[in-house]
Amino acid sequence: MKVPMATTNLFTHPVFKDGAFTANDRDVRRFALRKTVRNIDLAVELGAEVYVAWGGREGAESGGAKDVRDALERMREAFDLLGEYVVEQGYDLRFAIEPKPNEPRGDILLPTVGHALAFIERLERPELFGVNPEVGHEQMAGLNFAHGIAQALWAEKLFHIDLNGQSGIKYDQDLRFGAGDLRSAFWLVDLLESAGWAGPRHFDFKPPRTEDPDGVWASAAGCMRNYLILKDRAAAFRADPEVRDALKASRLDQLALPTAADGLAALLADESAYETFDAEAAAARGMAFEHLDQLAMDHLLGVRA
Ligand SMILES: [Mn+2]
Repeated sequence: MKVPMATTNLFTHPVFKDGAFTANDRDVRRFALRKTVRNIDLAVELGAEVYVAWGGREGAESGGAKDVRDALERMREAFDLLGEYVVEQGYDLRFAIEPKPNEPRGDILLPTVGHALAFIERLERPELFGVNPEVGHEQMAGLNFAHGIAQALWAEKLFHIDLNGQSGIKYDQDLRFGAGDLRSAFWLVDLLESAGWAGPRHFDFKPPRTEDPDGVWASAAGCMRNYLILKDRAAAFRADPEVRDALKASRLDQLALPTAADGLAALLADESAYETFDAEAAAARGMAFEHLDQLAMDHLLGVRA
């Protein structure tokens, strides 16, 4: 047994009805910080290395009710104080901010991975802060989850991940991983595995109320089973010689090359880059993405070995 992550509930008690770190009431904000500090001590005692912060009540239902610039300043203040506390105590603990666009608030602050990544760069100790993206939360905003994860990896900010399932833009479904958007789940697993991401494959899902205890265990097992199946399928996709040819036909190898390794002056002096460049011919080149994507579908559907 290991405790990889801990968090604070700053959303259930009615005292947090208008938020915790960004509540309009200053005394509520101070209470929220003290509660979090107390829980951080507990998290470290239990061996947690990541502290997740989901600001479920940080938001508003109406425009005049929240000065969002002030609220973001209070959020920054809160995370700077928590970062200061962790450093002062000598704790080996990093924070992972969990974005969500709405529910339970009409609109929540730091609604997407991108918002959170931009916010982190304004903090006093950005190195202590990353993101904990959740599949369903990004999909509730209609976003491509794998793209969000790719940007978090690129920014070296993927500190934790919440895997689950969601069917489109609607209430937070928290389905088991693999349910909902299966194609998105395939590309997510392909990304995490090919990136060699070292963090835990953490499932934040809810077995439906229809299930008895056996069904709850079946739901949990299904999350793990689906991840492992997709990991297997993604590996087969990447190892397939026809896929490698298709990737080359789609010029993924070119994307991996710098655009102007020869420098700005050489780019400006290169007549083939502009003056004699045949834009019509380049426009006529097909990208061959459909063949590549169908190969992925074939692997996902299990009809290619
Ligand atoms: Mn979550």
